[in-house]
Amino acid sequence: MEFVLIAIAIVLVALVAGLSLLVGRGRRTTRLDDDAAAGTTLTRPRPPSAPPAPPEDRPAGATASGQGLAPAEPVAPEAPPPVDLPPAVAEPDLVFETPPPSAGRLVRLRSRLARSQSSLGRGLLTVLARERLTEDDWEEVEETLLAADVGVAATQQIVDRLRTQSLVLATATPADLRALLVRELTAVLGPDLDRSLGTDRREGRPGVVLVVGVNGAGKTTTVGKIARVLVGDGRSVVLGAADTFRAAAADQLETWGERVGVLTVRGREGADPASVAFEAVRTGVEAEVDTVVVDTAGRLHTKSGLMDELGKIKRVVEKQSPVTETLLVLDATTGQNGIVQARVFTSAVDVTGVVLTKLDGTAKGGIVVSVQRELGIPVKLIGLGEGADDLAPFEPEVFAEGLVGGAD
Ligand SMILES: Nc1nc2c(ncn2[C@@H]2O[C@H](COP(=O)(O)OP(=O)(O)OP(=O)(O)O)[C@@H](O)[C@H]2O)c(=O)[nH]1
Ligand SMILES: [Mg+2]
Repeated sequence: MEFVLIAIAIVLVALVAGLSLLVGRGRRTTRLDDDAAAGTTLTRPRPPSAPPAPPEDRPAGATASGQGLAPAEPVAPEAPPPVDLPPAVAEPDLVFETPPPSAGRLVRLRSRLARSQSSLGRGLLTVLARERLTEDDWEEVEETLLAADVGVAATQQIVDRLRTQSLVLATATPADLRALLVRELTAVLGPDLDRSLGTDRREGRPGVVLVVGVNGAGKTTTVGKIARVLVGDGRSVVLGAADTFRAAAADQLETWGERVGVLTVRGREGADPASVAFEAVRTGVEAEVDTVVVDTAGRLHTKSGLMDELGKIKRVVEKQSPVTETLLVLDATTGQNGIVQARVFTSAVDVTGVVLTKLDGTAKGGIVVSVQRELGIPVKLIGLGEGADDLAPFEPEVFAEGLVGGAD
């Protein structure tokens, strides 16, 4: 009799444990608030292939309350009792979107460069098509390039090279002219720069992408779009809402993640951003995802305390896993101002790539050239609209074709 009672008790415990696991399947957010529910469940997990890494030193100030932080005594795992769990029932509202992969995105989006195309591309083609180019014409070419924010040095380079091809220009067909211009613009866009995103796992740990920039540049939107790019390319992702300045910022990010079944780790409003970033990366390490992408609060480049905070976030995150990519998000419509801000950011954190957003809203698409030249950092992604998949890996030739027009 006693044996039967013990057997029933074991089955009951196993059923309760199984049910609680199933209930957790749809949860896509880990809250680090004081009243947070313990437990983190990824909706697109990578099946664990190795036991989780041993716990490391937690940073001072990390307040992952709601999660067991005390180091547990090692306990020999007991064999789970054999139980039949009911099949997982799909939650009716949980239908994830399947974003398109990154390849070919810029070809699809290059017509969004229409404003730059009508001033820069069409402006240049009109002048270059003239039968015999005078000094005034060359000055017009120069002014057109400068007006598009191409920058003085690159403008000079383009004009010099075009002038050496005056004879070719004199007899060129419109198609030849376009091809020539695409070639020259591509040459100043740094076609040989390494623009690969550091999102891959490294030494058994997730790639970590830190996203920084001034207020309103498009950081959160970009983090959401990057998550979609990665999911579209078949990667597993965790998002970190280290903008704890406003609760709405974490909500905004969570919404992006939820659409593609990606977990967002967030903290309460006012929490230490470094500890939220740390928890996000820890979650990513434990779940063995490919990439953790961390959003940060917008900050004025003139506030040195806030700039120092970025360095702290990076240091704290790196107790878990190295930051493999630090992206600076710049609003292309802010023109040369953006470059001034960018310099301060690059001295505060080791920026490895630039994301230029809102290129769909500017006639100054040449900013890509000057940003790269002045910062010595490649533009890796560009934002071409407010749509969820309006972010594309930067490809110099396709971009140049978008500026010149006539390719579609
Ligand atoms: N047209 C256009 N709008 C964009 C693009 N990227 C972002 N935006 C818009 O820019 C606005 C600000 O974007 P957010 O992502 O909230 O900017 P943020 O840098 O996170 O802002 P803070 O967190 O307040 O510093 C939103 O309305 C976005 O839709 C883009 O490539 N094109
Ligand atoms: Mg934001």
